[in-house]
Amino acid sequence: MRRTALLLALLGGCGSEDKSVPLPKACETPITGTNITFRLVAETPSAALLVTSPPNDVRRFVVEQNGRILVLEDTGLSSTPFLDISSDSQFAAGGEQGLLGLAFHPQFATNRTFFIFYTTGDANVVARYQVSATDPAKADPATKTVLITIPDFATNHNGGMMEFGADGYLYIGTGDGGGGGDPMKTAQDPNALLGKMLRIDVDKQENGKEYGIPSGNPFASGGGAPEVWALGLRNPWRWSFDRTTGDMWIADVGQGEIEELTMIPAGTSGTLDFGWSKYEGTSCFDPPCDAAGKTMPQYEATHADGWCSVIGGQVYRGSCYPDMVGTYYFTDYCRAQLMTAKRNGDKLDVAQLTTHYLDSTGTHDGPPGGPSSLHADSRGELFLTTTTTPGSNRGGVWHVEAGP
Ligand SMILES: [Ca+2]
Repeated sequence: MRRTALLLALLGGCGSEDKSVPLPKACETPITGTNITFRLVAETPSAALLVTSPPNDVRRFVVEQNGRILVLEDTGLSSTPFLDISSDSQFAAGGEQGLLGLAFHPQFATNRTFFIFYTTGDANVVARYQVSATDPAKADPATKTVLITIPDFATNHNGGMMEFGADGYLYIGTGDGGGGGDPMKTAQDPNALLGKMLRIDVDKQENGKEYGIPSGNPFASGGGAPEVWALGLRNPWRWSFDRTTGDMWIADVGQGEIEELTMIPAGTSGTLDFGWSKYEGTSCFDPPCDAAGKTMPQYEATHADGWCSVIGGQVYRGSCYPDMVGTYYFTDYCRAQLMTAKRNGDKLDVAQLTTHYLDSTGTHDGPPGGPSSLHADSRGELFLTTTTTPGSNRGGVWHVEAGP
């Protein structure tokens, strides 16, 4: 692997102006089996919250809560950050705040554009950046443009996960604002941007805004905020699309009792309402309750079983571990057990796996503290991020590997 990367670097350096990134390498020797091991591949100074990649780009970008994005190549983490907003005057990190999300434009290879989600003292912000025209390893801070500022009233429940759909639109998960029990009743309020899945067209500028509204959004013509795509979420901290089917998988963190996993089949139409805060899971939370028109989770896990914050999750579509293909992997911040879910029609078959963890010395160790995401790179290979690693308070990046 290292030799190949070096060779490519040498070839790219022979007087060529070609800045293109080589296509993701397929696994040279796929490994069968479904016994999972997490292998610690990098440690970050603060909590690691997400690994993601631009389309067809071998680099993995690691989102650090404290405001930095680091690049993980086969040779390890970059010594200088791709982006560092930690000293921006408005930026706030700690607790549930910080740099929470990163999504690369589908045409990133040509337009060098990406988007971040971060918190300030009193708002959640989505901003657009471009990579430096001369250095593909550096974002250009001068290109920053704020797209959306969502006023927020509490430091918790900030959502922050963003992905582009197959429709080319940017989907943005937002929390209900925070406190406890949805005190401002934002999640069911169609005019509030909190407690929602938003959908915007980043390739348009309309109505004085840096983005456009997809005509299929439920309130595009009135009745609510036009950015809203779905209602009734509490804190969809980590969610993702299945890159093959387009199904959306939302892990919505529950209030005091129930963690939720909801799979929305691709092509689902109508105004989706996931129920919060009338419902926590399928249980009435704020009576009176009426289930009509609500999209309920296919899987619920309870705090009585040791769960506290469900952590999504993505369907494996890589090539290294063929027996993982088509399975959704997720976990929980407190329980830290790896779970699998498989789509069975409109239902989910869920199971718990026994897993191993390999620390940086290659020896088995206990599960890391605080899983924060499970997400794929451009090749479809999954990475677990954690807020700490065994024996340290540094963040962890773990490669998910399977074997016989
Ligand atoms: Ca909040």
